[in-house]
Amino acid sequence: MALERTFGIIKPDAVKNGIIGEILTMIQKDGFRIAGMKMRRLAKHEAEAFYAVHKERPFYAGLVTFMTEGPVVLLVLERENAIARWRELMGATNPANAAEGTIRKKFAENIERNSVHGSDAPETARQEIPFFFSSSELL
Ligand code: FUP
Repeated sequence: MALERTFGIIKPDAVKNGIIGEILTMIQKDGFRIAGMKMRRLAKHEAEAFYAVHKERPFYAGLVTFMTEGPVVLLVLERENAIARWRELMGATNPANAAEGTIRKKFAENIERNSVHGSDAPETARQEIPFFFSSSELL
């Protein structure tokens, strides 16, 4: 099977809680290669644009506030079947429903402060990767 790339974020709750390293270890132990990585604090307009698909949802404003409250780690992850495998390693959106051994089960506080993001489909990964990374930043 061909290598695939997906986009991920270590969200402000996880950065604040000092678990960047533990999450990166889980990612690397699961067989992903880190093709791109940088730490940034998102501007409000970036978080709004990134989550524009949720604009009409009641949680949108809170989500934008949360995603801009502190630094995040932006990631491009590569392996076979990367999109599905990263979603699997993250666990369900609501940590209360996340399976044992997943990042959200282990670390997430609640459905909003849920530690990580991952592209949910190939079209999404194709939009999300260049939203944050230029081609020269992908190694
Ligand atoms: P996911 O792809 O698992 O991150 O989940 P969604 O795309 O459905 O939601 C994106 C983000 O919106 C979640 F990570 C957290 C936030 N969210 C809420 O805060 N409340 C909700 O009820 C649903 C999602």
